[in-house]
Amino acid sequence: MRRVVCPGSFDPVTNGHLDIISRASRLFDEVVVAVLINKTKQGLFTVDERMELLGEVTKEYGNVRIDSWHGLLVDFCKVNDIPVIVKGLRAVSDYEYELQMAQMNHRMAGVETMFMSTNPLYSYLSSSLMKEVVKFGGDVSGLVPELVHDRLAERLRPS
Ligand code: COD
Repeated sequence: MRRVVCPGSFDPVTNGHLDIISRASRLFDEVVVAVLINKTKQGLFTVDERMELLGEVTKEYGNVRIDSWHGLLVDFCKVNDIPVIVKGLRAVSDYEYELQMAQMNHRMAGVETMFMSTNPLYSYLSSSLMKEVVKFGGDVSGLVPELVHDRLAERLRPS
């Protein structure tokens, strides 16, 4: 079975993330979307909430499983027998850090990283930008799934 992991913070999932996950789901037998827990970073959504949103917006793909992990990504890969990490590359600015992580993950555990070029429709999206825009009253429809749009509004603009 060709299994792959799409890791991230997903606080919350955007259409940029979803585009990478859906394309990976067409190339691999199983895609595991892993919410990596960073205890030093206070998220807007809890890990359970992020997982629930991911589960809802990926359920139509049929071969996507949602999980979470605290610690090194390569340890998650070992435990789950996953040889490949899939990442999206938005711009040259992503490249340096992504390359560093890819090389370190390969050195530590022989895990390969595959990069997919971002969909130009979503290349400027990040979870933080979505949160900032909604917080100050901007509109992010079409850039995040509808469910996420509603949850962001509830959380950041409570009436
Ligand atoms: N278009 C395409 N792809 C996108 C977009 C977009 N608009 N936005 C994000 N992505 C992709 C990128 O590949 C990104 O890496 C991934 O989605 C997740 O994005 P985020 O913002 O949710 O998550 P990050 O960047 O905070 O995630 C970083 C990790 C958690 C993956 C990383 O820090 C990690 O692996 N941590 C685990 C600890 C570890 O192993 N550290 C050592 C690494 S060598």
